[in-house]
Amino acid sequence: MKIVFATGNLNKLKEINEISDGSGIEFILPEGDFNPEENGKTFEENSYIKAKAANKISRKMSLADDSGLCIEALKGAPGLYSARYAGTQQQKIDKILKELEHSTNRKAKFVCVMTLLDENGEVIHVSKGECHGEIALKQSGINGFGYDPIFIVENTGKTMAEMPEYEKNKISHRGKALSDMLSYICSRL
Ligand code: ITT
Repeated sequence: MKIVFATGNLNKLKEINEISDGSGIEFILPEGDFNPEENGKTFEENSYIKAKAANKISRKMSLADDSGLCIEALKGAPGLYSARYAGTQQQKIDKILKELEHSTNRKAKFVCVMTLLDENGEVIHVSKGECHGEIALKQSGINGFGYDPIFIVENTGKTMAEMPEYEKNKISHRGKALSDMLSYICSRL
C-alpha cells in the first residue's frame, strides 16, 4: 500500500521508510513543491495542516509528521519553530548552545505528532511520540539530521547523531509515533 507522506524534508521520508520497511507500506512524496504555511499553534494543528494540503493535491491517503525539539530551560523553545529557529542548521545549533551556555538544566525532548487522513481528507488516526534527553555541551556525531548532534538520548550517553539509523529509529519520537500509526493501519485497514 502506498501512502502520501506530506513533507518537504527528505530526511524524515528516509527515516519513516526505514522504520516501516517490511510492513507492506511505502511512503511517497506529494507531487510538486510541498511547503504549506504551518500556522497552527500546536504540533497537532500543523500536522493536520500538512496532511490536509497533501491530500488536496493527491486525493490519496496522506500522513504528516510535525516535530520539534523542546528545551525545558528555554520554556519549550524552539518547539513548533524548530525548523525556523535560525538560518542554517549549524546556526540553529550554535544558537541553542549559546542560549544554554550558563544553564545547568539541559533537559529536552523531541516530540513528533503524526496525522493520517483518508482519501476524502477525513482524520483516521493521530499518534504521538516523545524522546527524552538533554542538550550536550558541544555537538557530536554525523548521522541523522537537524538537532541530532546536540541531543543526548536518556540512558545512552550518546547523541542521536552518534547512533546508527536503526538505533535512532528504535527510540526516536518519530519511531514511536510511526510504530503506533503502523499498528493502527495494519489492524484497521
Ligand atoms: P516538513 O514540515 O516539510 O515535514 P520540516 O523540517 O519543516 O519538514 P517540521 O516543521 O516538523 O519539519 O520541523 C521539524 C524540525 O525539528 C526539523 O526541521 C528539525 O530541525 C527538527 N527535528 C525534527 N525531528 C528531528 C530529528 O529526528 N532529529 C533532529 N532534528 C529533528
